[in-house]
Amino acid sequence: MSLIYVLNGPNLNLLGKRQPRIYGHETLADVEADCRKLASELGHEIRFHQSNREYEIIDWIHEAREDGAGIVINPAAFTHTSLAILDALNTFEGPVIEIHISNVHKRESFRHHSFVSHRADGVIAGLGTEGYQLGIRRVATMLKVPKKE
Ligand code: CA2
Repeated sequence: MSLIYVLNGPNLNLLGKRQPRIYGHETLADVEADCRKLASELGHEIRFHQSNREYEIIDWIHEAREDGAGIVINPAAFTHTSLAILDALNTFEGPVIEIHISNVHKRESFRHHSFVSHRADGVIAGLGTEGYQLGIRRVATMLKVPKKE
C-alpha cells in the first residue's frame, strides 16, 4: 500500500458551485470521494488537499517527499505562474501527473504554458473530473514498474 497525494490549487473549492459549463457539476468533495474509492480499489491510500495559498501546496509537496509515493496535482492558476511549485516538484522523486479539468489548450493563450509540465510525467487536460481518476490509475501503474538506475 502506497500513499498518493492529490493536490488542488486556488479556487477549486468552488468546483460544482460556479461555471459548470467549464468545470462540470461535480464538487471537490465528490472528486475526493471518487479518488478515495478508486485508490482503495487499487490498494493505495490518498491524502487529498486543496488550498488557495501557494505555500501550503509547496509544504504538502515537501511532506510527500517524506511519505508520499506519487502526486496527482491540479495546480489551477498556479500552473501558469508558479516556478516555486515547479522547484518543489523537482525535489520529489516519485511519479507526478498534472491534471486540468478543462482543455487549457482550447482556452486563452495565457493558459497554454505550464511551469508544472516541465516536471510532470504526464498531463491530462479536458477530460473533466474523470482526469483525476485517470491520474491516480497512471500513478498506480508507474508505482508497479521498478525504477531504472
Ligand atoms: O482546467 C483546470 O483544471 C484548471 O487548472 C482550472 C483553473 C485554471 O486557472 C486553469 O487554467 C485550468 C481554475 C480553477 C478555478 O476553479 C473554479 C471552479 C469552479 C468555479 C470557478 C472556478
